[in-house]
Amino acid sequence: MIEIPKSHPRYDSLRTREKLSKSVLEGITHHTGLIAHGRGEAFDYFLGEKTIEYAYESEKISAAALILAENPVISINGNVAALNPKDCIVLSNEIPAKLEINLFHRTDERVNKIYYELKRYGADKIYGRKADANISSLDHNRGLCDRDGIYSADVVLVPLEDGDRCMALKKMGKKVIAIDLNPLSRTAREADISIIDNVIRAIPNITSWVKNFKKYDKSDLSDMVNNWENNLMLKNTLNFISKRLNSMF
Ligand code: PTJ
Repeated sequence: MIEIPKSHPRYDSLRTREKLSKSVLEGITHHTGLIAHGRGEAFDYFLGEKTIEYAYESEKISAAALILAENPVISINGNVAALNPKDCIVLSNEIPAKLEINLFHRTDERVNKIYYELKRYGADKIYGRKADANISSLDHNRGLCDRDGIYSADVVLVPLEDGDRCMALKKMGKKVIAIDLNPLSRTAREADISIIDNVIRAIPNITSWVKNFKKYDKSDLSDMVNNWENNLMLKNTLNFISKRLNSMF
């Protein structure tokens, strides 16, 4: 990684780019993950590169849904494995939820590399290598998953995913929580709960809500989840972005 001076106004953003490009060279992040990241960065600019109130609310409801779930799974792809693997492990222990490597550009080599990366960060059990089941309606490689992981999950948290997978999981009757900076994406529009935030901020925020909600009555959490209006949140987010952009000059 090149040395980026802390004084650089875009220090965090440049460090993140370095992290991802190093991860591409290591064979963890897919090279198209850089393009996906660029799209995410553009939307993060629109949001002001911080968690807006509507995202915070989504993170809160997601935490409630994950606590209520019987078999929750956090899906890990090449971008998340580079950006915040440790935070995903902390969240999975806190809920508790399973971690499963589930890739769009799946190869055994990448799955194994991500597996050992998660191990290096302290993950205990990691699903996704067995690949003994298929997400219905996705073609062979992209659909591969573990029968006792995503296949049998009731709630799946999918950080930055393609819309196809989100829809396929929903068709299987699962509740899908998606983290996607793009409020217009198919993923954001299809998910049950969409978090329009950077995965780097979103995962720790969900973890704090999970900790907070441990003392709550399950029926109160259930009410929160049942009353969630995802489309309203998307509309509010788009209004936030347009107002913010309109007031800039
Ligand atoms: O590792 P693999 O093989 O599973 O591949 C992963 C990628 C991301 C390459 C694959 O799923 C893909 O092509 O995704 P898309 O269709 O480009 O969608 C990625 C979405 O994530 C886009 O809508 C971006 O706006 C969003 N995004 C990118 N970076 C972040 C993000 N959302 C939240 N946090 C980010 N850091």
